[in-house]
Amino acid sequence: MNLQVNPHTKVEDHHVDSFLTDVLKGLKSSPKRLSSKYFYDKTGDRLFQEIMVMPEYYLTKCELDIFKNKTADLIRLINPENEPFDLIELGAGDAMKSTFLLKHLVETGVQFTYMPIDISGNILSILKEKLGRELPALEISALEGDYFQMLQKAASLSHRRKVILFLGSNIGNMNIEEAESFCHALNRNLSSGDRVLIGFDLKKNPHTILNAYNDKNGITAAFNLNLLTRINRELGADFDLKQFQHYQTYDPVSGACKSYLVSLKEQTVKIGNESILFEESELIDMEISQKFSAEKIEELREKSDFKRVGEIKDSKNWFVDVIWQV
Ligand code: AVI
Repeated sequence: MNLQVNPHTKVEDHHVDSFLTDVLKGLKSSPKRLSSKYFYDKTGDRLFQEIMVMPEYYLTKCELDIFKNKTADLIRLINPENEPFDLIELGAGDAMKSTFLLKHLVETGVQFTYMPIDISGNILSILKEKLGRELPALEISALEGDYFQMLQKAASLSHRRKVILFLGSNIGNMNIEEAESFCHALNRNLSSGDRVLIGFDLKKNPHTILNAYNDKNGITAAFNLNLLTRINRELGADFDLKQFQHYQTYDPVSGACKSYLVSLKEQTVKIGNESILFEESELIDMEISQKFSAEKIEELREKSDFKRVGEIKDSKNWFVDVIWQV
């Protein structure tokens, strides 16, 4: 592993450098933490696919209900004048939900370009191939890289009105301050008249929420533990997975649904040249999946200077897609 940054360092080495720096910084802080953005290696992607089809994990089904059954309403809110526009999706993945919207838009004959943004070039080429097959008339321009850099690139490529999709309650994986600065930066990277569609998971019966993240088959536990496997493999660490246990919490007052790994004994873990000591029962803070009230969503919109356009909920009122305008 090359940990020196020099002009010949490859992209993957930069990735390893920042992964190592983040992991060591997180595990040396108190409480210990790891970032859930690192959950998604090949195994993590597969486990998340499994999570999305678990009966307990209602989020994907609820947003799919909106995209499948309320497509015309969505289009009225994102493109009321039926004018040419660019549809940009942040973290598009397999675009399972947005494909319903794309199909409908292609059928209406409106002129638009779909611009999925993802950090994974591999995911984007799979997506381009899939959409090319299913929707040959779709104009697609995939952008590989950081969200905000790619938004700037999209603005330089075309001056059409932009609509940004940020689905799946991905915003819930940021704490409130991070979500505020993300929405603020999103606003700053767009132009007057551009719109955003953001998916928020709503507060509901706390049992329903906790069950979605605490499945009996242990898929969510495996999803969390997989990050330790990834650190072992990519950073030369020696986590013993049997000595860590997944623990999930949900606080219905704040709406914070949080996952932790608990150290089952006092132990020392080696990561590269460093040693990290874990006390018995010490926690690693792994992920937040924030749940929102209508008031919290409004507060976020106001703080990030967007104008309210509308919103669509699923038939159970468990999930909302909001549409805001710059
Ligand atoms: C990707 N993200 C919105 C998921 C969530 O619900 O927070 C990730 C996840 N974590 C555990 N289960 C699903």
